[in-house]
Amino acid sequence: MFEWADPTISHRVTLVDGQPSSLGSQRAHACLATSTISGAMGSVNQTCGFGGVAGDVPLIGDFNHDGIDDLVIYRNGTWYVHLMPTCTSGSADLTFGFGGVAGDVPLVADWDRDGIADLIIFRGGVWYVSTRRDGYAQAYGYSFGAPGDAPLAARFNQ
Ligand SMILES: [Ca+2]
Ligand SMILES: [Ca+2]
Repeated sequence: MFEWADPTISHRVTLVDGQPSSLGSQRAHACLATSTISGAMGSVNQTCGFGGVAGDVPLIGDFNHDGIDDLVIYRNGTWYVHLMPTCTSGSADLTFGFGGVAGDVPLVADWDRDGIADLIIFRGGVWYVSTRRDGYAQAYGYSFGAPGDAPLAARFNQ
């Protein structure tokens, strides 16, 4: 996963696994998604109003194993997932509970490589992973980093 921030237009772009087929960005009141990139900034061919509450954390990951990244909003321990590529209502198709402690940092990655995104909480230097997305951590206790660090989840070794 590669993240890039452009302070001139106040949004964040995330490329997953280095593939230009998936692009997500978040502005004050909308998540934008596109399936094509052209030019240095890319072009947006689809918009989806989803999230936008103060404190929302936008993430992306494939939650239905169709090979298309879905939009995720993490809000105080609740994960709202809008399945892409269509966005007709902007409402959540899936909802999970995991985390929610002040200071939790949410991440999404396919931890167990089953093709479905897993929920990750980085809490004070410890990583908790819910591979069943059932509110419980099936993998936990990975101490790496320290409170205040900015964690990232990615596949660094194939
Ligand atoms: Ca998907
Ligand atoms: Ca998984």
